[in-house]
Amino acid sequence: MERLPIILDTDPGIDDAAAIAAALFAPQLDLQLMTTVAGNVSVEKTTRNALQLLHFWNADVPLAQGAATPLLRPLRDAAYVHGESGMEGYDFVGHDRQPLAKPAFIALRDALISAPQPITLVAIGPLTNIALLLMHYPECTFNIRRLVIMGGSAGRGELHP
Ligand SMILES: [Ca+2]
Repeated sequence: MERLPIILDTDPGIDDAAAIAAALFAPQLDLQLMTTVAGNVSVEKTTRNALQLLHFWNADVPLAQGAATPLLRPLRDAAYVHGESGMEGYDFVGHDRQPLAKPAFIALRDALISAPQPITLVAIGPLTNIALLLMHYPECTFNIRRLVIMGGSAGRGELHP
């Protein structure tokens, strides 16, 4: 089976932890990069949670930390839903994993321009990293196969004011 190359942009969060598991273990998918963004909780926490999850599943996927705030408004997190850490109730073991030494939108550009075939971008957090990528490197769009989004709402949905 040919595996679909994907990049996952995420803000874990317990719900995103389930999506990360699917991205790692679905035999149809080839997860090449993860990027984090502030959303459910701060980007430091979503990055820590994402690294913890990669360690927990013994997955060797590079991860880059992304935007700490939205572009046009202050951050309003959802710690009231996900708990202070974003993964409340889970205790992970220690590890020494670190994010890449470049921000997410640069890592996204590098992955896209060097990819031998177009990559599907799966964005399941706020779209700030994707916006930065497209603002700064619109030439990368040629190598985005699809943009799959779970975010935004036409009514009730992701954001409860
Ligand atoms: Ca999410």
